Amino acid sequence: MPTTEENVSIDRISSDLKELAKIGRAEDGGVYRMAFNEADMRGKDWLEQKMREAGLETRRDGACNLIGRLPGRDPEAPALLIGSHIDTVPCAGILDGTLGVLTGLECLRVMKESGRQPVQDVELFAFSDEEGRFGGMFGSQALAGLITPDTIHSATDPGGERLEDVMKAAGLDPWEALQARRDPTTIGGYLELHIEQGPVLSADDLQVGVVEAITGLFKWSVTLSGEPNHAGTTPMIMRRDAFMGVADFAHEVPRILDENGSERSRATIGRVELSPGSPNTVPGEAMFTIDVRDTDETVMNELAQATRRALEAIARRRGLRFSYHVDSWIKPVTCDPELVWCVENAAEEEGLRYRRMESGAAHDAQIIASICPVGMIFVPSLNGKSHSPAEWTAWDDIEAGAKVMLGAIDRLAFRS
Ligand code: HGY
Ligand code: MN
Ligand code: MN
Repeated sequence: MPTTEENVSIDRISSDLKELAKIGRAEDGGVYRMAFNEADMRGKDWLEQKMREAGLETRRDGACNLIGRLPGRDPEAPALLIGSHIDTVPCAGILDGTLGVLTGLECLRVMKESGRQPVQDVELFAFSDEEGRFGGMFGSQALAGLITPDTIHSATDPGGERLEDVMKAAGLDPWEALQARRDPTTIGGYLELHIEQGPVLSADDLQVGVVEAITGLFKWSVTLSGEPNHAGTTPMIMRRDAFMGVADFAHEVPRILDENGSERSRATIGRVELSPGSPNTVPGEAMFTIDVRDTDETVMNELAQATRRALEAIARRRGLRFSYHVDSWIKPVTCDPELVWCVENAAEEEGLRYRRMESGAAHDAQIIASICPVGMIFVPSLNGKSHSPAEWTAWDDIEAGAKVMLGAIDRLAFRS
């Protein structure tokens, strides 16, 4: 277990957080490090330098996952992976993903300084495109061997930019992502610290969440096609108005969830684009996104079928055509009981206020769960806010989470 002189420095974590927050921050106070854009790449360069200063061996794999390695005593022992992501949604806060990477960095710095070498390698990851500019979890999917040539060839972002073009513009060969697959026998487990991004911990003034399960999600891009027409001369009953199809669907969402979902189901229409987009033209086409979640994949399937039926009925009623693309389907996962125990026991030993819970947000951990046991540590989100500049976690909660991270690593990587 961590020795007394071995403890995380909240000063170093906060200094790193403030430095990285400057990379990609805009006038509106949000961070814009979307996958593979100039700020995301600059953030990785900054992080790689910090890893090297901490004495870690660094490399980037074919998916541009950045890895900092602390060698263990036994080169044959399967490595412990830790980390998260530093790419962000547009107008993001400064903690989502980033906090997990920087607390992981601090834990490896502390281990390096104490001179205690872990049994197995401990590798710190900053995964590429967790946030889904190109669908979601690109870097962790590449590590798990789930990326195919079709993913690389067909993935586009909401603005229509192609993954292939964006990666090439960043000096990367997108096809190298097919080489990023890691032999699962070389990995013993994966541990990720993340902000909760919801209200559960802060509502009960708890300091740590011991994650037992992570929600699944599916994301669709839906297109409704009708007929553009004059806003003044076209009678209401003669319109094939694509936006009204979106509006009808939005009103169906509560019924779809009530009839087919669970109390953990969530559905969000996050983006709507109309064309031709002029105030005096009936919208001929509407493209919108749907993000649907649940911790039970059977429920996810039922929600997908009900969503499709609702869209078919609306299209018939309004004389529209509808098509959709499944941008991602990410299974829900349960965390490994041993890693859950390590996190819980570390929180217990630190005398912290904690609870076991599920994650309503998706994380790289649920992809990595396809190749090794995973565990997650949550720290509270002030007022449950995230994916916005209002995202925050109190410094002493960050320090508590980092101590739990170090304690869990000690339970996993120092057993002889
Ligand atoms: O969407 C999510 O749940 C995560 O923030 N990528
Ligand atoms: Mn995240
Ligand atoms: Mn996020």
